[in-house]
Amino acid sequence: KARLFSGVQPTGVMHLGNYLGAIKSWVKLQELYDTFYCIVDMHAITLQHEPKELLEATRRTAALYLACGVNPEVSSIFVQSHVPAHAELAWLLSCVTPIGWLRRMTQFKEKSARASDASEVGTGLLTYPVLMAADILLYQSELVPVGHDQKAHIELARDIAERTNRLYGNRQWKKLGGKGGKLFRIPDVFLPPVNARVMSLQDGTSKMSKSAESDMSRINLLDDPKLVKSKIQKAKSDGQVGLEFDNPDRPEANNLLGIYQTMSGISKDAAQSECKDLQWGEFKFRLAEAISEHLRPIQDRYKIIMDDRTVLDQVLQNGADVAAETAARTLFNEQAQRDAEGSG
Ligand code: AQP
Repeated sequence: KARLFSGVQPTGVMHLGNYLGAIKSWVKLQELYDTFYCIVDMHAITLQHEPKELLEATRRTAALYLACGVNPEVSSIFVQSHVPAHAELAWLLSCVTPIGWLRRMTQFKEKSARASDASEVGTGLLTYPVLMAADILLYQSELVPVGHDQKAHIELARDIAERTNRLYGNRQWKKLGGKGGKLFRIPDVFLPPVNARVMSLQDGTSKMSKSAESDMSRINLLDDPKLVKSKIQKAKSDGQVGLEFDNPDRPEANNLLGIYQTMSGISKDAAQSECKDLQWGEFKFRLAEAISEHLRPIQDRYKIIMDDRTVLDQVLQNGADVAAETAARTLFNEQAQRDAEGSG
């Protein structure tokens, strides 16, 4: 089976954007690929954080993966910092990545601009996409399922892989007596067909995000029905009657209707015809119900998983063992050596 890698940062609680943009695809793709799903804690320290909270958030995130349907029997679920190869490959790749490629990344520009004091911006914020490239390339991943906001970072990982192959692939292989070849497989991005970009409840033009200041801007996967109802009731709407997709003048309608479609498990056409004449009040009532209905089994499973922490520990230990073994094959180029020796 071809391999696949993806991850979520353990900051805050996962929200509907993470779930619809990434985790739902993960659950489907685990049947088709050899899947590595990571809690990327080393990415979460690029901004200021509370170490104790980071540990808790790491467990919460892992438990939510399981509760959402990621199956540890078929997927390797692990914490990034438990597999040192990620940091090791990141250093090697940073030596071949031109600094201009990193400075151009929108996320770096936005996050560094947000810092109150520019001299406080850590180097990690700039080199974060190199660590992300290492995460992906270590597993020779063919596919990386992410939300739209990560597309540019996957494209950068492809560029870094191609440059490293060009600079060192052939030379390294020839030295080993091989016929020449690649060090890294070039990964492709996988975006979900709907909800690749879930927007804030308060502004249909900005992304739903864990780091946004107001909790009212997002639905967290652990929000209870009362909270979901109040967040949806207060969500930004427009003055028009009826919901519709794809009208650039109505970003909130498009966003909330897309969420409604997936949460109720219906087609785009069905969502459109059901909601085209609804008043916002009635639509919001149905939307809040659909979200809570969808989240209830996830929340029930989450409670059970968090109650017996030894199971989660074991899952993360097993995941890290498999990941470390797979990563070592890339880092120490064992496959290349085997090929060069004519034994593999
Ligand atoms: N709004 C979103 N819509 C669709 N997909 C999304 N993802 C995140 N937000 C959305 C996808 O979720 C995965 C994990 O992303 P992350 O850990 O970077 O989550 P975040 O909510 O983006 O976290 P932060 O802390 O708020 O980060 P920033 O400030 O960078 O946005 C990824 O696959 C992502 O695409």
